[in-house]
Amino acid sequence: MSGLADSASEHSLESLGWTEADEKAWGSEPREDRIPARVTGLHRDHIVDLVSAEGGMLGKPAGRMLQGPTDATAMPAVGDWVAAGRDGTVHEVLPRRTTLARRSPADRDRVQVLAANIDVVIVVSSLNKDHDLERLSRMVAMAQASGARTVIALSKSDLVNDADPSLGEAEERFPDIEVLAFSSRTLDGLDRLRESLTPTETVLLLGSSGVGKSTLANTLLGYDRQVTAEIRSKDDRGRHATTSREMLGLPCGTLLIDTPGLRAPGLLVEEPPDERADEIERLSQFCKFRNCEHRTEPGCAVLAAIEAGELPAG
Ligand SMILES: Nc1nc2c(ncn2[C@@H]2O[C@H](COP(=O)(O)OP(=O)(O)OP(=O)(O)O)[C@@H](O)[C@H]2O)c(=O)[nH]1
Ligand SMILES: [Mg+2]
Repeated sequence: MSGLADSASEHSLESLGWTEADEKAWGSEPREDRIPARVTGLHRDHIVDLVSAEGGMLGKPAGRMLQGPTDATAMPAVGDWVAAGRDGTVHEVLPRRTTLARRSPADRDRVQVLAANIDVVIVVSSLNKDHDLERLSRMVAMAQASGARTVIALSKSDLVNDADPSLGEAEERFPDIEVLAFSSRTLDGLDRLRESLTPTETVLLLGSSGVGKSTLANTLLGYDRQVTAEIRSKDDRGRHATTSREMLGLPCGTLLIDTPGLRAPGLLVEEPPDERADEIERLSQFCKFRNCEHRTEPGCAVLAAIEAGELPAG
């Protein structure tokens, strides 16, 4: 089990993260032909990947949800539980247990829901030139505001002789939060990190581009599913390799959401928006391939925009 919606196999609702609170929200009244389904990915035009006890399917919000002045926060987000018809029509988004949200980088008056019903947010920061305690603390604030448990994972510990000073500094700054260091290269610290992974819980990886979120996801999956990209040598910043949020099923039974590198960790900060990166994130939903790296792939919307002179080349 990896891309949950790819599989036609049946799942128990519990294995998809359904909790007593969701059961309560669903209620006991019969809902015609509607079944509970979880949103595991988003596509353009409001199309969503859904997984229910009966398997994966594509879904779309009912016309009623799309009409009128739509409140973007009420639309399905990755991790949401929805009431869906067997044809994939989404009739209702069930109440969220937790909500990871930020102020939209494109429109700062708008709140964007990044994911819902997350149990644990692992905030990842890499132990190289890009490590920045201030940025980390904004991401931690965002994670904590979501209502999920927060863990700080300092990645790429193989790049430093001694991770203890950075660990100590983070522990001092965030005394109530678990802080650990790990390396996907040497696998040091991974056992400790795996202790945060409980079967049927939903865990989200949050962090700047290039900190190694997708590499960690692949390590936990046991094979290379997520696209990764080398970081820039001058400042160790990433290249926004991951362009969509998607829920993956780990062999241990945890549901893992890999996310695109976060630039403006939201609700609290005033950072200059990176317009080119935002535009790439927006355009990538129109690429032919979900895992498009915007290099040579056919049907790449980003390359097309560069070609057309609508986007500066990187
Ligand atoms: N030395 C070292 N390099 C790592 C480690 N984990 C990841 N990397 C490298 O860091 C680079 C970026 O990794 P990614 O997994 O693509 O980073 P990401 O956080 O998913 O980045 P975005 O998808 O752009 O947000 C790749 O070249 C990885 O091989 C690690 O533990 N040690
Ligand atoms: Mg990635």
